[in-house]
Parts: sequence; C-alpha cells; structure tokens
Amino acid sequence: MAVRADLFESPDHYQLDELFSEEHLMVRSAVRDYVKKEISPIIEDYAQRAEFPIQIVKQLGDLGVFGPTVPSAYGGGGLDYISYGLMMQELERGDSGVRSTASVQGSLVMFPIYAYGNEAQKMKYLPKLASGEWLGCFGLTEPDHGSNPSGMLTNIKDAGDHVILNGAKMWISNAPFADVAVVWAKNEEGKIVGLIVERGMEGFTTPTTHGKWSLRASATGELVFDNVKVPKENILPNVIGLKGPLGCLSKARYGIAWGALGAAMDCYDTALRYSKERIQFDKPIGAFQLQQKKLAEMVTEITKAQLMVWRLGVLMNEGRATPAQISMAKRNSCEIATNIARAARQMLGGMGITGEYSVMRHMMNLESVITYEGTHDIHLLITGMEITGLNAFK
Ligand code: TGC
Ligand code: FAD
Repeated sequence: MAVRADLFESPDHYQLDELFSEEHLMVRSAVRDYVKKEISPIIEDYAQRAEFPIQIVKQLGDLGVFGPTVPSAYGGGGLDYISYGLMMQELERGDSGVRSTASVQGSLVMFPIYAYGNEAQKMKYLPKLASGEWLGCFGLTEPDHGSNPSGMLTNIKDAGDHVILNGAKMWISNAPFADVAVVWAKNEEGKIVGLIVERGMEGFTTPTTHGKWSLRASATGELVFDNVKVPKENILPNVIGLKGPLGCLSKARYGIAWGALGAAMDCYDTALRYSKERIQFDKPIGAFQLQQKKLAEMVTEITKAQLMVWRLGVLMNEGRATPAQISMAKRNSCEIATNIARAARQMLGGMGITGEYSVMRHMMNLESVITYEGTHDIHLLITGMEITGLNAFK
C-alpha cells in the first residue's frame, strides 16, 4: 500500500521549545527520527493486517524509551518526566499502539517492580525489560471489573513456599507476546497484592483478543490463571491495596497526556499540509474560511494542551503532581486529540479514510486511548471529587 512520506513538523505556536532543555530537545529529536525511519514506513501495513510489529520491542529498548525515569543502575534512562513525556508524544505521533507498548513496559511493569519490588526482583527483571530483551504486561482489568478494579475476583491462596493464583484478566496490552506479567490479585484477607507471573508457569495462558477496530498494531489479550503456582519470591513486597496499581496508572496516564497530544499534532500537521495542496474551486482548500476555522481551532487546542502537559511535567519532576491533575491532563489530551483527528479526517475528504494518510488510524486508535487507563467519564469524576470533596463513585 502507498503510504505518504513522513514530513512531520511539530507545531510550536507559543515558542514552547524555549521551555525545554538541550537534553529534552535531543531526546525528542532522537525519538522523532526513529519514528520517521522505523515506524512510519511500516505501521499502516501492520495496522491493516492487525499484527504487532514485534521487532520494535528490541528497537525501543535500544532507543531508551522503556523506563526512562528508572535509575540507570537498573537499566533505565535516569531522565526526568519532561523527557519521558516528549518520548511518549513522539511515539504516539507515529501510532498509539507503539506508545502503548512503551507505556506498559515502562510505567506499568518496570515502575511497579522498581517502586514496590525488592532488590533481587529489580536486578532480575529491570535490565532485561529496559533493553527490550523481555516484554511485560500489566493485568488489572477483569471481564466484570473495568472502571471498578477494587471488585476484582482474581485471587491467591497460600500454599507454603508459593501461592496458587486463579482468575482472569482481559483487555491486556502486550499480553500475547509478554514474557512477564505484573498481575494484581486479592489475597486471602481480600487485600490487593502485586505478583510477577512468568510465561511458562503451568496453568498460565494469554489468548489473543481479535476483531479490534482500534490499536490494531498493538497486541491485546487475556491473562488466564488456572491454579498457577507462583513462588512467594515473585510477590511485590512493598505495596498492598489498590493504591499499588493506581500508583502505576498515575505514571502511565501522565505519559498518555503527552502521547495523545502527539497523535493530535500528527493529524493537525497532515491536515494543514493537505489544505495547502488540495485544490477545489480553483483554490487550495486552506483558503476557505471553514477549513481555516478547523485548523485554527486545532492549533489553539494543541497549544493549550502543550502548556498543560509541560506544567504537569514540571510538577512531576518536583514530586508535586496530584492524581487529579494527571487525570485532568489525560482527559484533556484525549478529548482534544479525538476531536482533532475527526476534524482532520474530514478535511482530507475521501483520502481521509485511506491508509495513505495516518489520520483515520489515529482517529480509531484514540477511541482506545480515551477508554483505557480510566475512561473519559472516570477522569471527569476524579476531577469532580477533587474540586467538590464529594465522591461520586461510592
Ligand atoms: P479509592 O478508594 O479512591 O482509592 C484506593 C486507594 O488508592 C489511592 N489512590 C491512588 N494512589 C496513587 N495514584 C492514584 N492515581 C490513586 N488514586 C487513588 C487512594 O488514596 C486509596 O489509598 P488508601 O491508602 O486510602 O488505600 O478507590 P476506588 O475503589 O474508589 O476507585 C477509584 C477509581 C474509580 C478512581 C479508580 O479505581 C480508577 O481509577 N478506575 C479506573 C480503572 C483504570 O484506570 N484501569 C486501568 C487499567 S490498566 C490500563 O488500562 C492499561 S492500558 C495501557 C496501554 O496500553 O497504554
Ligand atoms: P466499564 O467500566 O464497564 O465502563 C463502561 C461505561 O460505563 C464507560 O463509559 C464508563 O465511563 C462508564 N462508567 C463506569 N463507571 C461509571 C461511574 N461510576 N459513573 C459514570 N460512568 C461510569 N487494562 C489492563 O489492566 N491492562 C491493560 O494493559 C489494558 N490495555 C487495554 C487495551 C485496550 C485496547 C483497551 C480497549 C483496554 C485496555 N485495558 C487494559 C482495559 C481498560 O483499562 C478498561 O477497558 C477501562 O478501564 C474501562 O473498563 P471497561 O471496559 O470494563 O468499561
């Protein structure tokens, strides 16, 4: 299939590049170059075939996007949260599924092992995950417990030097290819604990989820545990309760706030370029007021979101960002990206529905991005709870 050359340039309407350090700009440029060279030429084809380009796992490890904020002693990048955000922006500019792979590996698998694991667990898993030698996944959602993970049924029972794990997780990114899974389950007291489950443990299977119209280049699957014997040394010792998985989600949602903005930028850039090239009624369509309105609104929303995620990154670096601030940014970026992708697709007319351009793929991907890591409604209610002090969930 013919795919357009990737000529992407990021919009910078408010001279925001001045807010970034030289290191930030180098990180952004390295990831952008990688996406142009290795992702853009292949991703549409993988998405059309609903196939995960497994070779990117090692490439992403070499690029350093797995666990960029984890200390280098464990194979991480030792970078700050702005660098992490820019990496996610550039990856999702290419495809949300590629960013998903990195979000899950870094924020949902490496982070819990780093933050809640013991030294032996960190040394065993983190370097191999950082390099892309191993791929990880994160099992929280269950068939009957999505927005409300505290109701989970997956459970462990004590059996001496190991526990017996039973239950099922669904909608799990990376599951079909994962070497390890960070799984959240209830112990016999009904308290949520985290375990590291390895592929090959008897009774552990990862069936693939088929038929998705979104994130088609990302592998999604189930985690099924049928009396799996998990050694006690695989239990994460330093956290108990829902705050364990939610703490990981804070890191990943932060990455999505930047990532979805990357998808929005790509749609805007594509629509802007197209509006100058496509002639109708003897004029470029960009000369018509209706199309200019769409473009002007897109760049305004992108600029507002850029300011929001940059400020959030500064608060993350200072250890001051609250879960509600992260929710607001995740929600805002997903909303503006979804709207921009839809408007850009219309601006491309019939060409907008083809894989020759990236916009329809982004538009469909963003339906997952606005749903996972907490739905649009859930993030609104988290903000509502923060500002009113009243809990709409209970
Ligand atoms: P609640 O009683 O509010 O909280 C339980 C405990 O957790 C603490 N907490 C947090 N801690 C760290 N970070 C956060 N963001 C936190 N939010 C809450 C809280 O302080 C409390 O601590 P403690 O010490 O008192 O026990 O819990 P709740 O049961 O009422 O639920 C609240 C709710 C609905 C907001 C939460 O459950 C939620 O966020 N639901 C959405 C579920 C979700 O986001 N699932 C994501 C699954 S993973 C995924 O989608 C990966 S996609 C990856 C990809 O491909 O990119
Ligand atoms: P539900 O919780 O059933 O929600 C259905 C609708 O009800 C939504 O509109 C929701 O907003 C609304 N709703 C629910 N509760 C309320 C309320 N209190 N007030 C108002 N409205 C409400 N999970 C993982 O654990 N790991 C992963 O790697 C992972 N990857 C994913 C990849 C993809 C492609 C997708 C689509 C999902 C993934 N998920 C993953 C699961 C994802 O986090 C859940 O789909 C999401 O949290 C929503 O849960 P649900 O689908 O069960 O929807």
